[in-house]
Amino acid sequence: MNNTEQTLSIIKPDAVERNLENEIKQMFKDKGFQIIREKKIQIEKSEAESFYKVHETKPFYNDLCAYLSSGPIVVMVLEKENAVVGNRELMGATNPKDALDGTIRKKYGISIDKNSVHGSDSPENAKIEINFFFKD
Ligand code: IDP
Ligand code: MG
Repeated sequence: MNNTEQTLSIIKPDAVERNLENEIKQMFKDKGFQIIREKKIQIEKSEAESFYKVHETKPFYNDLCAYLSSGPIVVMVLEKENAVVGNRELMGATNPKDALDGTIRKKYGISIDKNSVHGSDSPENAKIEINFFFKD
């Protein structure tokens, strides 16, 4: 059955800073993702706090929000069959040390906080996150 989905992907500041934008986009394209929307922006800390609100009780919340707003990011809407889970697979584990070969975080992640990419974790959150960055 066809289940074309969209998911939100972010190339985080550590990867943008190292000029990995094109390499990471190519990894998405090689797996059959279409990049439907994209923009390079820098967000305010308050926007990062709103985006990562699910993590507000976590000890790393403040650092996480400071980090996501610390430099330019590339926000993208990716589309493919089962895009949400497919993107999670391509990203790899949250901690690059645990990420499998062939994943973005294995290849480019530096540490659990500087792990190069964000991806929505469910179709419901994908809709919310896409709407957060691309309201129109
Ligand atoms: P995910 O990005 O793989 O979905 P989440 O658990 O949703 O992982 O966490 C969001 C982000 O918070 C992670 O990508 C990572 O940058 C950061 N993070 C998660 N766990 C830790 C931690 O234990 N210490 C520091 N940062 C963390
Ligand atoms: Mg997450």
